[in-house]
Amino acid sequence: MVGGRRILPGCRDPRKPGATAPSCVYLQFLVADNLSLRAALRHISNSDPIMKITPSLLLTCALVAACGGPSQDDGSNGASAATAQPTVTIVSPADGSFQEEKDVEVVLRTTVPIAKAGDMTPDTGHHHLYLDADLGDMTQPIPSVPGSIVHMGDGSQSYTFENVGSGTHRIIAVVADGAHVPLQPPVVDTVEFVVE
Ligand SMILES: [Cu+2]
Repeated sequence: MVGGRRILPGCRDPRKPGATAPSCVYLQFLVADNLSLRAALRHISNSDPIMKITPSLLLTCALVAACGGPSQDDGSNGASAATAQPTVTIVSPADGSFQEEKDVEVVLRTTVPIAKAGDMTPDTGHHHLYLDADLGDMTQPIPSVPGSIVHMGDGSQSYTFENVGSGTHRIIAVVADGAHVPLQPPVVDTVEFVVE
């Protein structure tokens, strides 16, 4: 990496997804010139105005780089994909959308392998939907409330709420295990939409 500006893992400007923080670029430059990380930090903290402006940002970048944090831009790193947190996404209705139909079809997508209710295979689960209902104790089994809290225990990935009233609504999707206890850490997604 001599002379290079290789993007160090974790060196991303949180204010600009995809952009490299200026202080990170500077750190990369110093490291590329074969200064040790500690020497680079000492040098920057003593003399560089960038460090005085964004010390926490630089320190975060330096620590992540030193610890070999997961890369966000290197698609060849299979390990980071394997350890990624499971996610669920409410594909439809889209967040902030307006629905003409009273029957609202909810379409879900998740990285969690779906199993039917009762199947206790580790790291699998089934979908649950909260329509205008708040999440309860996430360590306890999810209750069933007709028209409000729905279990998709058959392993399906879509569900239609019928005759939803006009106005603003919120749907929360939660993936829970075979005993209906939410996975930990929670695998959730939320959208709000308007029925016209
Ligand atoms: Cu359930």
